[in-house]
Amino acid sequence: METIFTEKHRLRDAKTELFGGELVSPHERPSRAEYVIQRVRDVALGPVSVPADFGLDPILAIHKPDFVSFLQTAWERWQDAGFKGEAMPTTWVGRRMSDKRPNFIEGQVGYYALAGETSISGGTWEAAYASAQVALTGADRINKGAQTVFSLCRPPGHHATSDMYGGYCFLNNAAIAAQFYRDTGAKRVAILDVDFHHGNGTQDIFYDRDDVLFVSLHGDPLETFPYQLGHADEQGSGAGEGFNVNYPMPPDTPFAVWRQALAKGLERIAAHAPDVLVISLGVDTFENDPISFFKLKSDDFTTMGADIARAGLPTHFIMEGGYDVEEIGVNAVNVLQGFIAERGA
Ligand code: Q9C
Ligand code: ZN
Repeated sequence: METIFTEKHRLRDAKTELFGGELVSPHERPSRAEYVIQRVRDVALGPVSVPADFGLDPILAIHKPDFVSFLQTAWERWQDAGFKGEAMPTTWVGRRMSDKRPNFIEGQVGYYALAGETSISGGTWEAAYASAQVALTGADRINKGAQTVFSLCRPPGHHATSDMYGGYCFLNNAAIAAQFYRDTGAKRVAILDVDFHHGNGTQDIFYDRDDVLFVSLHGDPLETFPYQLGHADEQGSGAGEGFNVNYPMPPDTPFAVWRQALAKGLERIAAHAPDVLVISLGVDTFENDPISFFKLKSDDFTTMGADIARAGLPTHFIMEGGYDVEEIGVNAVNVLQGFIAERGA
């Protein structure tokens, strides 16, 4: 299996995350990707390639132009305003307030943030752009006949909506790849999100569409981030009715239970008969993850990869979360090795 990776992910290196009322060193840090690429090399998973540049157009097919302009200029404008720390929201678009976009950067940060933990720092846009290109390059490989590919994206993407960032995400890499497949000939796409957190951004982007099926397994949003989306009764709207499928699960869910939801999700995906399967691959379901509450063990990730392989579809793995940094390489690559054991490299 080929891995797409760029060192440009290091440009996303914020100093602060708002966590429990403190500014802490971010959970989503550069060493995450370094552990994963090291493991890819240690097990000789396959070749590692740098991404090509597909430009802004495939990003703008998902994200609103004003949001992209905001991400491109936010750090500079925040500094120009004289603020000394990293850019973080202090205001919100609360219930029954105006949806008008403020002019001043402080108000704009609040306008475009869906959560407050994620600081914008120098290099964030450049890294997010490169991460999207890693996803797009993977999609190009599948289009050219590869059965599977691993886009080692960082920063992650599945919390980002068409016009909001947060949850460590800025551009929705999986959604950008899925739309790229549609725009290059695929009739139907399925996205399976196995990250611990609900993929609220991906759900929101495709909610009224029947061409991109979204299936997500995640911690019950009554108990964990992103809190305001991911319930089982969110099933799509309009033409998209029935094309959004959520499996929220409670604290301490073990793999045996999680795997039953995976089996149901894969059945729904088979019924959709997609041309390609995109996996939002978070490994924060791990039992020792510091911010999550599922109980998957390292070996379970191998089984997960084999289960996904048996769907028999061209499969594009896109890296999302996972914060037990020292184990993230083993856990993520276990999924890929489980896939290869079933289907070949
Ligand atoms: N008490 C991804 O996995 N909130 N994002 C953390 C924990 C933010 C996770 C607070 C979690 C975002 C891509
Ligand atoms: Zn996550």
